[in-house]
Amino acid sequence: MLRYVTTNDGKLREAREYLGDAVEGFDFDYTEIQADDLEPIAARGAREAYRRVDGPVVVDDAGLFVEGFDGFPGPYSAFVEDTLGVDAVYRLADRELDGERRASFRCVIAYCDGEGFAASPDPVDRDDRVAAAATGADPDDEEGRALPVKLFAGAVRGRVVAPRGDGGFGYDPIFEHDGSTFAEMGADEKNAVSHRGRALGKFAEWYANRE
Ligand code: ITT
Repeated sequence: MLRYVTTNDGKLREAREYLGDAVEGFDFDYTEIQADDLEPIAARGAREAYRRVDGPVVVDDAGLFVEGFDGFPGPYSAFVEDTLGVDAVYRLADRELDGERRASFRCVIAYCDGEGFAASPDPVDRDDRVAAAATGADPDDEEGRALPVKLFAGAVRGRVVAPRGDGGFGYDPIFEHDGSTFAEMGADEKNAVSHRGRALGKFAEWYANRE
């Protein structure tokens, strides 16, 4: 059984909508390292979660990247949601940014099953400090090799708007794509265009062919 590792019910709902019964939720709060990109955070999380579950896992790291704020809150989106709240992010963008308040949602899905395959290259295997922390060499491996992780990224462009809609979760009410906020869409409608839907699509295609 493939475990979708998250503490966020909204993510799990969307993953199950896409992957169906092939996936089961696993409520585990893996360590999120500090990094500018989602990839090393997701890769590190997948390795930790795999060791906990002792079976195939998927970790999903996501965030809202506001262009006029150089990508803030980005990898810190959960912290900012918990501290300021998403309405405050809208008010800040409204006050500080001229024009369209362009933003993207990004999602990185990291898969690990403890077995070998062609792992994603950069930035997982990058030879720098972030990557070293992200790699988290397998403590059970005498040679200190890292567990292979495969990454799948998805993104969607839109803009930050005043909150609208009751659906979805997190930043959905303040993210407008093609005239509707994500909170005004149903789960299947959101999956058809969203960062997570796109990452899940790439993952599902690869996973279907995995031996
Ligand atoms: P896990 O780490 O346990 O999976 P989390 O909610 O902490 O749950 P992240 O670390 O990936 O997840 O933080 C992502 C933040 O962005 C968090 O505040 C989410 O509510 C928000 N978020 C992620 N995907 C979203 C989406 O599709 N729509 C709206 N907000 C989203």
